[in-house]
Amino acid sequence: MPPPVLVPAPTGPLTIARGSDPAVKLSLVIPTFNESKNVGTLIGQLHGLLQGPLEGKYELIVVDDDSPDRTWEVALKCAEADPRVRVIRRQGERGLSTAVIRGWQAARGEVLAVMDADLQHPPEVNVGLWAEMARGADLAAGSRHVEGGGVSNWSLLRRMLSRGAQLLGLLILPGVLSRVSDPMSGYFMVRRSALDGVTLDPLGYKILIEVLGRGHIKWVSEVGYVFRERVEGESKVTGKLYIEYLLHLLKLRRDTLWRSSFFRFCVVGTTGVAVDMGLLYLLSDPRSLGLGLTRSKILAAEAAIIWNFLLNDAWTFGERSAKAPGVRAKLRRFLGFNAICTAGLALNVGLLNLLFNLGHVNRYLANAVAILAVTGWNYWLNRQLNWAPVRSEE
Ligand SMILES: Nc1nc2c(ncn2[C@@H]2O[C@H](COP(=O)(O)OP(=O)(O)OP(=O)(O)O)[C@@H](O)[C@H]2O)c(=O)[nH]1
Ligand SMILES: [Mg+2]
Repeated sequence: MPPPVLVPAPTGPLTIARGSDPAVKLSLVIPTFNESKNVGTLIGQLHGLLQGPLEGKYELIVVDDDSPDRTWEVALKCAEADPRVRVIRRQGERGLSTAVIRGWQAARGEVLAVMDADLQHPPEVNVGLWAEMARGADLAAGSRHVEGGGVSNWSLLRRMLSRGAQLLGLLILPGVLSRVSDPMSGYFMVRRSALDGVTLDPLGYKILIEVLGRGHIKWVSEVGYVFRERVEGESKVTGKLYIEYLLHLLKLRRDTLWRSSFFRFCVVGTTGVAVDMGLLYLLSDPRSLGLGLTRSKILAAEAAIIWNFLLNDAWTFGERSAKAPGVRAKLRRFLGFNAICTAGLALNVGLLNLLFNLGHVNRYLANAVAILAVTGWNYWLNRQLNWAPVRSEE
């Protein structure tokens, strides 16, 4: 048998290609930098664990960033013993997240996965993750914050930093971070079809957030794991990674703004104001129809509510509406929307009065605060009650 050769590092945009090789079910990428003392042990353990559940149909792809300790050379030795091990030695590009994606670009499997090389991710958890994928999950993530999960010996400071980063993420990207209990985890599997043709563009270490943010992921499962202490090699975590994490969150926020249902709700609301204003002019202005102000306003407001409802039903919450089709369901949503918006209007007037008369806040500032609060109220209640997700999809 000829000695194994290095797989050339993919170049160009970080796009995940469609289509997989039926002979490979799982492609597990192991990013490495100076892990020569760990990678061989890990690969040995992985063969023992994956052979059975996957009937041998897997590949392990080591993506090494040209480590000074020649990790890639150790990995190549493993490839000599078993051709399911493939090795990329990257020389032009650096960084954990892009290493993972380059590995996925070279991968042939239907399920793409990643885990650390330093034995901090217990390899046996792969079996549980694979079981979730086999049940049909789009993404199965290892988590330190569900049953069976934890961190072995972290200082209070490290725990606080990790939780603080999670909280910050929840504020900036609630729709992404709320989907998993441990968004900082670097141990997960994702179905290729959920990333079909998607171009990833991460920064720093948190590849799971990138995948959840840009992928088309419906079913998410979690499996607990205990993050072990590093025995060999050194950590690459530096303060710079915290800044990169923040920049990554902001970049994802910007790029996925149109996907955010709250953003869409606000856009629709703004167009609704234009409808309301335009109709008020047409109906009540002396240069136009010249009807009574109250009558005109009621008609204009109801027209705006209908307009907003139709757009929210088709676009803002379109995916959820599609799960409950039919005229009756739509009518129920329409009545619910009316009720919530009417209650919102009462709240708006009440808040304005409270702030202006009791709080002595400037009337326009008070009005702005009331509008903001009521927009939040309308969005949240409509999302929870009116366009609630179908239970089995949760
Ligand atoms: N290819 C590649 N791999 C990297 C890079 N940085 C880190 N890694 C690998 O990514 C995995 C996680 O890195 P670690 O430094 O262990 O990070 P961590 O586990 O979050 O932090 P510690 O608990 O301090 O070890 C390890 O397998 C590293 O070898 C990089 O720039 N390129
Ligand atoms: Mg580590």
